[in-house]
Amino acid sequence: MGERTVADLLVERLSAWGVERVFGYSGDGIDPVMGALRRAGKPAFVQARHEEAAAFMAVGHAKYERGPGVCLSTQGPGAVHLLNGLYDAKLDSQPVVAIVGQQASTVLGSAYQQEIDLVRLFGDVCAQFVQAAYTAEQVPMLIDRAFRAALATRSPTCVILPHDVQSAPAPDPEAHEHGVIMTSPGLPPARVLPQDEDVRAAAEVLRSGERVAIMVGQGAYAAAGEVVELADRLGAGVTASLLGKPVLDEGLPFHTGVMGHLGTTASEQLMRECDTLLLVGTNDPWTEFYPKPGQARAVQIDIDGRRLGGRYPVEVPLLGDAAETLRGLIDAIPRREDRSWRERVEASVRRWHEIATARASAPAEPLNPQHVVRALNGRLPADARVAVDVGSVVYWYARHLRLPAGVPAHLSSTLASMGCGLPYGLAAKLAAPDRPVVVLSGDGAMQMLGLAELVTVAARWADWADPRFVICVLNNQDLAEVSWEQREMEGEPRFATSQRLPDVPYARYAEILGLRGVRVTDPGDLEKAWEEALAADRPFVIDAVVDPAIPLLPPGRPAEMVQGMYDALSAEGGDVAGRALAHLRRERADEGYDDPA
Ligand SMILES: Cc1ncc(C[n+]2csc(CCOP(=O)(O)OP(=O)(O)O)c2C)c(N)n1
Ligand SMILES: [Mg+2]
Repeated sequence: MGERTVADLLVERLSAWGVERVFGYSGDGIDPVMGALRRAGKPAFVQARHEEAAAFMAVGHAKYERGPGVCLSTQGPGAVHLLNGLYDAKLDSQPVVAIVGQQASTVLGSAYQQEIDLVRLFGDVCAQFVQAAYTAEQVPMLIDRAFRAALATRSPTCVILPHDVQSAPAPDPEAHEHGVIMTSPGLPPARVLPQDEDVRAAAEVLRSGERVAIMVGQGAYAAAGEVVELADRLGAGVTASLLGKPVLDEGLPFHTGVMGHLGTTASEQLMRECDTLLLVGTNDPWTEFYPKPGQARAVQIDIDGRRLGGRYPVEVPLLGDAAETLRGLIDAIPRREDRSWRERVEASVRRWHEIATARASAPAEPLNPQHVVRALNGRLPADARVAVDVGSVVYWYARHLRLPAGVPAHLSSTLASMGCGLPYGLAAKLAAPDRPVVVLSGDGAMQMLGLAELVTVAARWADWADPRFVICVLNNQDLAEVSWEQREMEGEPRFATSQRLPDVPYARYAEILGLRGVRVTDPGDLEKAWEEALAADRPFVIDAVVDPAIPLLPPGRPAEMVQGMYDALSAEGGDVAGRALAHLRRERADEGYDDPA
């Protein structure tokens, strides 16, 4: 082997940034980097089936590990494939660094094969930092800047490496001359705190409220204890954004669960009745489920100043770390003696739990998807990691899954992209092979990326200390979430041609790949299926045949807002729509509505 190249230097720099694993896919555009990875033996290269999945894995890694995720792809088509995963990182504020190959700089501009203007392609998604290297000397500096920008702004960033730059001799690491810059890796997290007078002003707002609601998002992850303490002092109710669901134990009697269209009736009531709102580390977009503007005096805590006041008019914005800022508030707020609001919240939580239990036990054809997810409660191992794909399963996850304290769960929330489930689950597993993983997915999402990434699971599981990797597919042969959106938002009948999905024998497919699987069609077999899957000696697919007729009913909507669903179902006709009408009427009645016939 010849002299050290820029690619060798790049790979070393990744290790210097603490990167243990790079997710990607090969191509001649990135071959010098692949060669350097081979020579160095680290970071490990994880081959996905598709660059989109590799990018999702990098996002998943960032979410489970709370550190930067790295993805690697070739020029042209490989680069284009990364985009969706990078947008997932951007919209959910995750640090991801994409390293992308490019044709040799000597041909750029010639409309060469696979030549795409990559700076322009990534210009929007990696707006915080995207740069192509022209020279060897730039590369360590660009890598350092890309990681630092990704971490400092919690966003995806991108370094584009023409082929000739990758294979150029490594530059002098001690050059000290005009036009060359030496940089260094590393960015330790800092303490960020608001000013004392702002904390005092916020405490005053919260103290003077009589009906305080606290909404937690993913920014409150390290502040669970502080949220509980403050909620106790204020006699407040707590709700969570979708991303904030794993923050607090949902068994707490004053936790109303997730808010929003896919949230609980208790959260809807909390938002509707509160007079004061504290937002902690959340940027949840479901603003029509927030209090009405003007209804509540609001305080918001966020580590990113760009978010403050961005979802609800806020009286006191606090730029700071959630836990420490909350401690400042706790010190300034005495315990409220009047507990009547807290009692009202707790009653609404008990009522929601009754509603949820009843909804999950309603008979369906053949399985009720709510029952499928609920049957996992109490069975999730304490060290499990959960990944959720996008589709109606997010509703059932949000409303019905009880995460044991310390069990993380992640999904593509703000981009809400289908296909994240298996890649996230793989990233979770590869970072902690001794922990069991559970992936919840719809059949559409499984067909979109999941079936391909099941091949990755099959190729890797033999190396895992704990081989348990359970994928539960909610097989309804429907793009059900959108079918319900067609009915609710458009007042249109489901368009079967766009919504119907082919049936795939997911469990048999798993078996062909050397995994295990079972198709469940009888509700009586569900608990056994979960137990078998969580005790299996290898990855396991539960093909749960579920009813597409279970409504995705938003909580607490006045009759006129659900009339579209009734009209659409009546116009639709047929068995499924007939069952759906009955389920809709029953679920509305359990919320106390007597909708016009
Ligand atoms: C990449 C992508 N394409 C399309 C959508 C729009 N969409 C949201 S949910 C959904 C249906 C998902 O179907 P499936 O995985 O079968 O889950 P189900 O809702 O049927 O349970 C679709 C098409 C999306 N969110 N992401
Ligand atoms: Mg489906």
